[in-house]
Amino acid sequence: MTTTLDEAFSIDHLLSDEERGWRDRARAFAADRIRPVIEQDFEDKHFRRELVAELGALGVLGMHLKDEGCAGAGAVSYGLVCHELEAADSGWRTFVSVQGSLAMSAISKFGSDEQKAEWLPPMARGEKIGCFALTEPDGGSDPAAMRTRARRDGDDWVITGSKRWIGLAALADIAVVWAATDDGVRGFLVPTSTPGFTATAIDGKLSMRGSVQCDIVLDEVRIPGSAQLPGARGLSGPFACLNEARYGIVWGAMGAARDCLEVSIARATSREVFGRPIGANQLIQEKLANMLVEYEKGVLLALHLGRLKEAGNLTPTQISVGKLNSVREALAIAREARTILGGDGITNAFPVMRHMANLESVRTYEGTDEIHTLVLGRALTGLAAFA
Ligand code: TGC
Repeated sequence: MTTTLDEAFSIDHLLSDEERGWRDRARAFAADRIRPVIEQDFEDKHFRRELVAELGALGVLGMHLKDEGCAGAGAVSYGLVCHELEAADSGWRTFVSVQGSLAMSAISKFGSDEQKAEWLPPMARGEKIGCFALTEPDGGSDPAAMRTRARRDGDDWVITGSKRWIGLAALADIAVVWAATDDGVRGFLVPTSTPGFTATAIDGKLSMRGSVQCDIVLDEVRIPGSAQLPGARGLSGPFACLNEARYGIVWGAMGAARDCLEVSIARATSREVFGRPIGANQLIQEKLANMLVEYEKGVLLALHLGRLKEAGNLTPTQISVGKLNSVREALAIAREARTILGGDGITNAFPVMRHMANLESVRTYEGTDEIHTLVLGRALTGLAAFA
């Protein structure tokens, strides 16, 4: 099940049978279950919850984790799944990222054996939904400035604060909440039914409309001492999870780019202006060629980072290169695709404006373009511009 773009740089031949299997199953799922409904769901601001269990049955929730109930797949397989889901819609790749790379990954990396046994198998099956509460209303780029606090009260913890832009929080069963304590930042597993926890979907979004992002208020939320993630110490805890999610974006954003390129090629070869297909014009061919070059470079970079990750050698700086490049180039490809589609490109007869709007969110979450640029600047100079 390959496309012209799979074959353009023989990427198919760089994958194992198992990796191609994951890719093909995700591609078929996206074709059968997401693409037929996504334009209407985007229009209606509808998150199709029933697909969560189907994604669980597909095995993609926490698929890269080695824990009980998880598939233990390689980083490239996971990346390919992100690529296929985001080719359909960023919202569904985001769901898989939040569930698997953020919430489940936090439990896997830092949870006790009891926490893992309680949460990971049902989350992998899609029976329970998790969210990852780090970003706050005052801003997301500097988690060190978080105001949410957890204080000890006997054997319990009591958490007070607020979070914003938290994916799926209003639908979630469990929230991984990051809070400042007298001893630095710590992570807590907070069942969303706990008194004092409220999550409200953010309305008015013109991006990721088939997905749900929320405000959370934590008002004296009392949880037992056993709800703390014992292995998480300081901000390196949430950052380790963000690395996982950012890696998925490296692949995912290029999926959205592929979709834009494919519809552009189809349009260029079928739409006739001045008595011939618009694709016969050198200006259109140049646009398509430039889109192809950036797409193939992006996928090859993603594959390289995936192989580094599988070898245990992927660094946060390399992930910043990938996240910055993939989202920036995917957005540029989407904008160029819109011009090839002409006026029709602004309608939902084509997926391009939806991808473009979604990518504006992807550009900002999990570290903005600017933050990743400054991470690279620091790596190159040894000087931190955000200090
Ligand atoms: P600094 O505060 O000095 O460092 C704190 C500790 O964290 C370590 N660290 C990392 N560890 C692993 N991976 C990384 N990528 C790491 N980045 C930092 C650091 O070594 C230190 O460890 P330790 O042991 O010495 O305490 O932070 P910094 O100066 O290194 O980093 C500054 C900066 C700006 C790069 C960082 O704050 C940053 O990445 N900011 C962006 C945060 C971000 O991405 N926020 C968006 C989150 S998305 C979200 O919350 C929504 S979830 C998605 C959804 O729900 O839909």
